[in-house]
Amino acid sequence: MTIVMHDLAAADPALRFSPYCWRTRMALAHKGLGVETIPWRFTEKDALAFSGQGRVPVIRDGDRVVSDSWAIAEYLEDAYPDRPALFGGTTGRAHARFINAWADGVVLGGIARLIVRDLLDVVAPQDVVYFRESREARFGMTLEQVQAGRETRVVEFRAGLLPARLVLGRQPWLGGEAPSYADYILFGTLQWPRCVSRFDLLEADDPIAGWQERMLDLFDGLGRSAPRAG
Ligand SMILES: N[C@@H](CCC(=O)N[C@@H](CS)C(=O)NCC(=O)O)C(=O)O
Repeated sequence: MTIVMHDLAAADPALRFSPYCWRTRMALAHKGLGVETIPWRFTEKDALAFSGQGRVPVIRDGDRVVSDSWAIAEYLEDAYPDRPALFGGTTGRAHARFINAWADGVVLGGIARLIVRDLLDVVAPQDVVYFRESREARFGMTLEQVQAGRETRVVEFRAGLLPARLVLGRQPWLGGEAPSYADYILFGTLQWPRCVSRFDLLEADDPIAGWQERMLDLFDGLGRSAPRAG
């Protein structure tokens, strides 16, 4: 049975840019599970009422509804144990939880401060006011002020990716010899700016950029074929 997934979309319904939804898309592909994605906009809270909350990703698998990308990854791993493993056992799951916390607590915030104004140019018209007001309240300043000076600030952001750089300089994937959910967490996180902005977050000779290229080719180029803004 095909899994249905509510997926954040831009004004262009084909442009899917949520870092969390990208993690889930990659996890579903890793498990070899078919998915039908339903485009969802920030202000369409009613469309998610069935899930009891207002954020994506949300998946419906038969009569099971699961929201939150981490909870979805755990659900897929436990519901489909005969498919390729996302975590590689309880230790791998615990380590992936750390990567998830690092990506959510550090990397996403760093990226937001570099590209959040660019997002305003791609979100659906009905989301523009909501997006500006909710994010400006979060940052305590205008989106233009948040993003100002990014050409110099990006250096500090890149330095903060050192843990991933050190690992990917020594092994092809965060999962070791093969991609695992840890890879999908960081990849999804970076797929967000890649889809909505032309600002270069990574330098071309960064081992993380090389890994990102490999990630983009996985699953018949699922990530590479994704529409991008601009
Ligand atoms: N912890 C959640 C976060 C989900 C989340 O925040 N999704 C964003 C899209 S990237 C969202 O739905 N935001 C709705 C809003 O800002 O109103 C996860 O891992 O899935």
